[in-house]
Amino acid sequence: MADKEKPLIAKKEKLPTNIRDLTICEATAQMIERARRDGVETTWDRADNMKPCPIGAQSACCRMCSMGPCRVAGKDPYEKTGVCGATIDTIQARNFARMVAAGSAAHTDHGMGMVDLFRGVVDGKITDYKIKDVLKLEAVAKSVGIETEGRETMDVARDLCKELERTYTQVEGEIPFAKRVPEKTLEVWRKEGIVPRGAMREIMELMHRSHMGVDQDYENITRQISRTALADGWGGSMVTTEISDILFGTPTPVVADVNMGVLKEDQVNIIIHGHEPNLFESVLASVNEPTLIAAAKAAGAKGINLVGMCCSGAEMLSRHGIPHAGNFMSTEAVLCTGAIDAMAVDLQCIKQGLVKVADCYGTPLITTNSRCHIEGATHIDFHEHSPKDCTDEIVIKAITRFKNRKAVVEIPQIVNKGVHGFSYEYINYMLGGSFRGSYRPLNDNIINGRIRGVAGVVGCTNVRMKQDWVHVELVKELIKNDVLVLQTGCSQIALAKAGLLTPEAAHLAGPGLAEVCETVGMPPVLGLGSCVDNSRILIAASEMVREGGLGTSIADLPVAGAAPEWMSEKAIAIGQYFVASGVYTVFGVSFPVVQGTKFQKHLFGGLEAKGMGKWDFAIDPHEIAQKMIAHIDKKRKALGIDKARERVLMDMADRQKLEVT
Ligand code: SF4
Ligand code: MSK
Repeated sequence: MADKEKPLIAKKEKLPTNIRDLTICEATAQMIERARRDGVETTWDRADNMKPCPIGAQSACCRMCSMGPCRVAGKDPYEKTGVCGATIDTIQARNFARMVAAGSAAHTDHGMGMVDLFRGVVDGKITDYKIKDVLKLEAVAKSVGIETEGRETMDVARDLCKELERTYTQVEGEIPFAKRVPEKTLEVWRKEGIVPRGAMREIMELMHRSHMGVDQDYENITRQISRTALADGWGGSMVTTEISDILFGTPTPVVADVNMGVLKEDQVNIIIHGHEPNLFESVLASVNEPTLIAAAKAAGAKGINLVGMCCSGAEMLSRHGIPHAGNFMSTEAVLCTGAIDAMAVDLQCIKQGLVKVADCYGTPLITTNSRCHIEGATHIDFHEHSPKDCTDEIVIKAITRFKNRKAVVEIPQIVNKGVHGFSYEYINYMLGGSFRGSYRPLNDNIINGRIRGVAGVVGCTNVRMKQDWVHVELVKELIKNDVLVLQTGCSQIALAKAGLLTPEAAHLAGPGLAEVCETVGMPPVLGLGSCVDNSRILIAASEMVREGGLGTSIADLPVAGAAPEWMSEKAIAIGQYFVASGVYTVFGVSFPVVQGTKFQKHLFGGLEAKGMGKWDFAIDPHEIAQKMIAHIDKKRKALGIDKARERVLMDMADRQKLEVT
């Protein structure tokens, strides 16, 4: 029988009526106000009219066959089974499996597209993109055992491309980046039989095993869930990040502007929203085309203003300092400025509701990817072989809309400057010095207690939470307690808007972390890019283990992760690959399991007993922070470095006392 505990979901009745209770993003709040004045419907209105199904939220229903759908929710979910006899644990595990399969498929299909692009470049069939970062190419090649000494760049690239293809297509053996996993972590995976073979095989097998009447043992299903998620984190996502760096450059810190104030009333404003950097890179080339700049000027504009949103926006922010207008929950709101002359999207996290909002303000909404059409949007197909055919047309459409702008323009005048573009390679040099790049100083500062631990705070924003608030409060609490925070995706943008991605934010950090930040001149919150760039956090964790002094597996490290406002299936896949890699991971909003069931306990503790990490859940940011800090302290104690921290804090208290007297 399940424990009688409260469900793992936030109370989701009607949304608050005060707009300032829906979001802490002032620009978004202003645009929700405008939408209401203009009678334009947004996600917030739809969420208010859509009470989430409490049975679905707990994953207590099954619709895997037409003898159902079967609901097994109730006071005791073990009292009932589905018509076929499936128990609550089987039902939840299969539902969870399909979320992980979908999330992993999204990342790995994105990665497959990057491999196709890379192959086209090395074969000379695609000429609009080039290998930009040869050092990165060589480093990645070496990491998977490819000889680079004295060889032509293109020969190395060709071998690397073939090797990375195995990440997807291999049917036997271990994926190439398994070579990057710390030995003890890999041992745990081998013992459990969860080292991924190839992403296609793992996703296919997970879909098969979660079909009606196949795998009906929640522990066995969880094994394939982990294997598939690892094929994403150490496979599809990692390949995406590495090839993007090779083709477009590895990010290094860059000062850039975030928030809706980056829009310019007197310029042609183009927003690119989605996940694949190749579209965005090509639009960047188009907006710098002298003929198109001249056309914009002839239409009365002072120039063309290219702006990002969501995750491809976060990548362009990191690589080129391209301004960013906001995260997932602001994509409809930004259209309400009336200032957007074209919004072009590729794939993932594109709300269908954008079509109607764009229509209300006369903005062309352009889909570009053959995998993502939206009814009512204009489709211009993007091809890497002739990318500018598509992206020049996007710019021309934007110029035409500028010339005929009818909507009243109202741009919230809010801009937040911050430092973006940290990669795991850069963390090497930032802390280790330009002559001796190494993770030694980071590890030493963790061992001596100045830095208590490292947290990854990532993921989406969600209409069911006060937008950005949970991210910001959580990160403030973590850095106040000397926890260095790494960020990606929409969470990074939330913190950038709150002004925490600046070296000056060090004054909000605890004394130890502040001292490190001030010495190095870095922010206490480091932005690493988009949601596929969570793989950078995995590599950073591996480097910390390899450097020594913090245990022998990722599970030994004083680190923790959180996605406090998650919404997409990709986030569940990310959470699972962090947990399977050994990281304690806390999610907010809701967790798709029934509290107290065997499957829930397996995710929230059983995996840890096998040498992996574990899931946890909390809604309140301060509670999430306390849970993460408690875990970090538990790991410090196990490593025997808890005493060092006590001494550091005593020293600081003494120093403060001295300063007062
Ligand atoms: Fe019901 Fe079993 Fe069919 Fe699921 S697979 S819908 S539990 S009968
Ligand atoms: S865009 S997956 S809302 S982070 Fe990557 Fe943001 Fe989450 Fe989409």
